[in-house]
Amino acid sequence: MIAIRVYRATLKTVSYLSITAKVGRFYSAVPADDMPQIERSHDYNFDLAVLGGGSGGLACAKEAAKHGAKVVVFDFVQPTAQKTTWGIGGTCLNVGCIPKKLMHTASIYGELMEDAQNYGWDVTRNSHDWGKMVGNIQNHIKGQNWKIRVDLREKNVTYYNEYATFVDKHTVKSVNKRGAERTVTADKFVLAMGGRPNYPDVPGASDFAITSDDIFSLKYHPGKTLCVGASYISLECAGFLNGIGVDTTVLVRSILLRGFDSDCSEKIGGYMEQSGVKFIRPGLPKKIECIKEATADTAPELRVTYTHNGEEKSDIYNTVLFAIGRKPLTDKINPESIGLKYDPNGKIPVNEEELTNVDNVYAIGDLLNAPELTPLAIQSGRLLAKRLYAGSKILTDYVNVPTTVFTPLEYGSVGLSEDQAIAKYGEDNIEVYHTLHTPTEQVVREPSELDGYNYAKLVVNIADNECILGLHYLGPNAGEITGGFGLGLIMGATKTDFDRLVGIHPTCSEVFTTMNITKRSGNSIDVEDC
Ligand code: FAD
Ligand code: NA7
Repeated sequence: MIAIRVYRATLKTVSYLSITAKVGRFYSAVPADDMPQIERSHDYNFDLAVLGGGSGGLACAKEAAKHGAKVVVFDFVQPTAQKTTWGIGGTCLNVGCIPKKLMHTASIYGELMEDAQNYGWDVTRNSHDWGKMVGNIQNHIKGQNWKIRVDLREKNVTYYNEYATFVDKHTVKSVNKRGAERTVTADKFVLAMGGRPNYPDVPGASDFAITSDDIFSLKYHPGKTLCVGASYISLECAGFLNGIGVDTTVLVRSILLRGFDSDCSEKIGGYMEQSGVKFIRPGLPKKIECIKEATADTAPELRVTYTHNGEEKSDIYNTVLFAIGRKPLTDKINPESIGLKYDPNGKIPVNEEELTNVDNVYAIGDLLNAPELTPLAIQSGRLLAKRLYAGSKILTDYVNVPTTVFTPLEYGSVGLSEDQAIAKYGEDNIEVYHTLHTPTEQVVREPSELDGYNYAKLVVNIADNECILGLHYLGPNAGEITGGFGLGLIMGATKTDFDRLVGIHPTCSEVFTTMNITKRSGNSIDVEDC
């Protein structure tokens, strides 16, 4: 049903606009006179209740309120096994994209300081102050937590810092950190609880090891670190730790970066190894024992037993970080009480409008079987709210979503990997154009083992006029480059379009406008100087 926008001036008698709650850290929003209101045919406390104040939930709540819906957001962080906790804003702001990118930046500054010497600067890369970096990053995050609360108030969204679980399909019970409870009813619900990192069933793992939920606020220098897992979170953490001078090892069960382009993934591994990261591959953790407890400012000493090529080995580390996948928090909201269907891995099946099997309950963001990315969570939340309260028909497009892996050698990708394209269209229908490239900024570097990793690849469908199926880039500023080319992919760009495009010189992005070597030809892809 399309909601009709009317204005509060015509609804002055609606008494539930101001609800005074008595527990928890909360505020109740009271719409200003000029705020639009929707026409209501229900008596629930709210038009919309959002479970989860992360990227998706906040975007959805604010957009719905903008169109006149009376909205409440519940956000509550259960502490980690190591008792780390954080404020509103969800994974991305507090324990994901933002602190990750900032620590990646810290590591890149180290590399740039070395480069700077080749440009005549008298700088030496001495030591890195972990405490200062963490302090500054956490200050930024706390400032953003505060801004979000102010923003919600200004946008008339009620925020309860409470954990919500369903009672029935129109009712949730919530509890704050002191155990005080409240009951709230709503016409519609949006599930946006995101996920949390997994621990393996390995003795000592949750007692002594940390996850990405802990690393960004770790009080002490991590010391010698073992990152377990080979997906992007593990490799990104290993990359920035090594970049700031931490002795870092990655324990890899099978392949690097499952789901990404395998040529690019292996190049990332090679580059990291040349940069000093050690890899144990294939390997699996077996046991973690504490030899020496952590103090407020020193890391513990942990003995890690693991298998490497089937042989049992052990080593001492100060920090063990598990990045072996994440689990949606679906089973924690009493889903049975509303008959919510979800997959064994916690993902929630939805239709193209993000509606679950329960007719007033929607789900967005990391809860879905879709790329786990902040901009996608935001897009799905915002467009859902527009459909619910502003008469929009626009659906979220889950295809050709660009992404970047912020390893020291950054990797941007959009569309299909070479392997995925071959599996979908057949080897004969796929052409791969590829080349190495040298960022101009790096030409005054001394030759080193780190040369020869900057790479670009276009995967095209021969059977469809050489339409671009996948674009992959290894090199500096991968996010900036891939984000722009992503537009080309959603508009159906072909290889001819990329050839027509005049590059900007001297940049890395121009590499995509001059590609003429196919992988099939086997010709050299060594860098040509301009
Ligand atoms: P979340 O942001 O996880 O928010 C869910 C919120 O709901 C949380 O605050 C949670 O505590 C709360 N909650 C859960 N259950 C309840 C309940 N019952 N009641 C009340 N509150 C509840 N994405 C990118 O696009 N780029 C990146 O570079 C990137 N880097 C990342 C790095 C790391 C280390 C990690 C872990 C993730 C990264 N991501 C990145 C992924 C990105 O953070 C997520 O895709 C995004 O945060 C998902 O948003 P969401 O709204 O679905 O959930
Ligand atoms: P992912 O992407 O789910 O990858 C998990 C990684 O951990 C992967 O390399 C797995 O190896 C490895 N893994 C999984 N279980 C184990 C155990 N028990 N022991 C050792 N290694 C293991 O996880 P991330 O944490 O990086 O990211 C989670 C999501 O967040 C991701 O999908 C993003 O979109 C956002 P495998 O390849 O299966 O052999």
